[in-house]
Amino acid sequence: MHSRPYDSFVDNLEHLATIIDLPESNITLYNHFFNEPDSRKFMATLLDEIQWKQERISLYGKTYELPRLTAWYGERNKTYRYSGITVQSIPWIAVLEEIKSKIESVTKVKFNSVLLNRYRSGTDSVSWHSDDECQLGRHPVIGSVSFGQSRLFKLKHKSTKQRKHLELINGSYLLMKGATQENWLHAIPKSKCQGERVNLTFRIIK
Ligand SMILES: O=C(O)CCC(=O)C(=O)O
Ligand SMILES: [Mn+2]
Repeated sequence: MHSRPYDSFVDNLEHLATIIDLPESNITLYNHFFNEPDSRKFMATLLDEIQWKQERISLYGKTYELPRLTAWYGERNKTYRYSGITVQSIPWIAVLEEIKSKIESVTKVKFNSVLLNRYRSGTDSVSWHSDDECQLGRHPVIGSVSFGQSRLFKLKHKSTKQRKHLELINGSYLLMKGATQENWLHAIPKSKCQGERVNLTFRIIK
């Protein structure tokens, strides 16, 4: 995974950036941020080394399994609450630190935690939500890396209902910041695809 000098990695990134031109948002998509061989290695390591969990949520007195596996890593003692689930961070491992340092080189912020999602097939999904928990502060910076199966990423404006669909491909990096979470919802709908996908959303927990 160290096949290219680090500086040339950073210099070659800007031409990959596509600004997603939507009102009241700040979204940039970098396709092929990670090349094919690196992406394949990262995917295999993440499937193998991450402590994947099947979380359950309670809704109106019933419990449901989340339709995906998840894991929460980061600096010591970072507790995160989302969808009624409370998780305690597992300390960073090398593969996560390597991915994190590469995205930090373009994002110019330091992330202190990451929520990982594992979509075992097209029947796994995430429903409409914003990454707007209080712990993320007013204008959260969310750095989202995808490996494996391409999946549709839907965006919907909270008041105008304007929609935008992006495809998140293997090795892509989606950066959401500014007022994006305040104004837009996002979701990964179920799909007919069979392949497995791993997504990492790096975050800054206050
Ligand atoms: O899998 C994705 O691309 C999105 C995941 C997501 O929205 C989240 O973890 O908050
Ligand atoms: Mn999200």
